[in-house]
Amino acid sequence: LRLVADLRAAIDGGQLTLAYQPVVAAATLVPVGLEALARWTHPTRGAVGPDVFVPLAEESGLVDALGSYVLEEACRQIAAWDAELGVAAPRTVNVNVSALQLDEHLPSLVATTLSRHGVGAERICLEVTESALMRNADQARAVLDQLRELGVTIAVDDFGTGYSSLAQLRRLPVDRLKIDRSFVAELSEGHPEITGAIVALAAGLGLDSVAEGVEDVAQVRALVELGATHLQGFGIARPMTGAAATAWFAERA
Ligand code: G
Ligand code: G
Ligand code: MN
Ligand code: NA
Repeated sequence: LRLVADLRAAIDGGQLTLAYQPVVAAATLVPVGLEALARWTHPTRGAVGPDVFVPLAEESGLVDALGSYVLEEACRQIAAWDAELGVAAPRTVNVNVSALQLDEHLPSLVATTLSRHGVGAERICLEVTESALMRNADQARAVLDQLRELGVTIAVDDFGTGYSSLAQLRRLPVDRLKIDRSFVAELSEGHPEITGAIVALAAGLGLDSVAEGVEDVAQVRALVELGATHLQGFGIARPMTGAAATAWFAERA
């Protein structure tokens, strides 16, 4: 397939970029970090989204190449922010991890990439989807235990959309639940029930709850009232280039 060859070339040639979307504390709107989102501008097709190229990478054996590229780029950017912003640098960068990356190779990849850039493990939060975790919960737990031992934190992405075993969730070493944006959108239709239940579940388990897809002030108010700990979405800030994120954090420090 042509697109697979192009994706491989883009990874090898450094043509994938990361966009960064801020995450803020809900109570104060103080920025705490960002989520890194992979972006690809294809030479003739234009923008190809990760919803297309991540599954393509998964089907064609490019997951490891893509995953190490993204981690490498995120760590390079953290080191650059530290040099430029000092204490105003973002605390954590969330890196999305494909289900297929969740194996025994991941902890050593993370450890070597962090140390190559002199970045502390506490600066990285790995986002793993609920369905990836539940697919093979025993293997997931073993891998996450090792990652946690390194000092990285773990977020469950798209929480509530997969099919989660609550019994498994309690046993998984995770730090935050990301409330899928479909539930946040329901806040605007007078339906806070699911978001409220996820926030309460997170609080009960001692986890942070990060609302995704926050688009307006009414949603911010509702989420603060429900007790969500963190907010992310176009209404807070859109995904932006690394350079724009430097300016965004410098302005708010
Ligand atoms: O940024 P956007 O809304 O287009 O992202 C679409 C989907 O792609 C989201 O589910 C997001 O988590 C995923 N995604 C974005 N960047 C990466 C990445 O670097 N690796 C993986 N595995 N998924 C990503
Ligand atoms: O699955 P994941 O949470 O990683 O998806 C992140 C994706 O959600 C990003 O590609 C980003 O572009 C998109 N996104 C971020 N904020 C918003 C928002 O407020 N509204 C909508 N519709 N999409 C958003
Ligand atoms: Mn994500
Ligand atoms: Na999500």
